[in-house]
Amino acid sequence: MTIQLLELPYAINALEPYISSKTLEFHYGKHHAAYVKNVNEMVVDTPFANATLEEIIAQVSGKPEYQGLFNNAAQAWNHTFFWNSLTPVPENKKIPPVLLEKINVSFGSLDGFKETFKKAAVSQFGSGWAWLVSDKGNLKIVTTSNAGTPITSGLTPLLCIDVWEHAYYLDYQNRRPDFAGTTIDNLLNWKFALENYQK
Ligand code: MN3
Repeated sequence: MTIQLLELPYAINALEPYISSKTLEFHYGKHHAAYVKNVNEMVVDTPFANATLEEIIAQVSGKPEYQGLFNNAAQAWNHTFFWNSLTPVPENKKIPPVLLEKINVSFGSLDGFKETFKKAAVSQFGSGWAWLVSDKGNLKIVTTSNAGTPITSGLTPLLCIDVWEHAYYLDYQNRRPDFAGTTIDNLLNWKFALENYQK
C-alpha cells in the first residue's frame, strides 16, 4: 500500500489573500509532498509496508529507533489535517451552535477562544503546531513541537494551524502573529471541526 498525498480540497489560489498560491505551491507541493514521499520510501521492506499513516504513527511514536519515520508520517498526517482545517467556503466558516456552546464553556467567549488559540500559535517556540482539540468532549487548545501530533495523546483534534516558518514566511515573513490571527479570523473550517467533534 502506498500512502497518497491528499488532493488539496480547494484551488491553489483559493485561500488568497490570506495565504498565497505561492505559499501553497511550496508548502503543499514541496513540503507536504516530501513527507509523503519519505514515508513511502522508509516503509519499504519493513513491517509498516502495508500500514496506514495512523497505524504507523501509533506504532512508532516514542520509539527513538523510528524517530525519522515518525517525523515524516506525523508530518504527512498533520498537513492533511491542516489543509482540511482551512476553507475558502463561507458556509463552512460558520461555527455550529454545538461548538459555539462548547467554546463559551471552555474559553468564556468566541473572542476568548480566538485569543487563546492565537497566543498558543505564537508562543509555540520554534517549529510546531497549535490545535483545537476535544478532550472527552471538552474543548482545549494544545501545541505540539516539530512533528508532534495530539492523536498520540488520546486527544481528538478538531482544527490545527501549522506554525512552522515554511507555513507563513513567504506571505508574512517573521510576523507569525499576523499569520495566526488572519488564519483564525478568516480561514477556519468549522464544518470539518464539527465532523471531527462528532467522531
Ligand atoms: Mn508545514
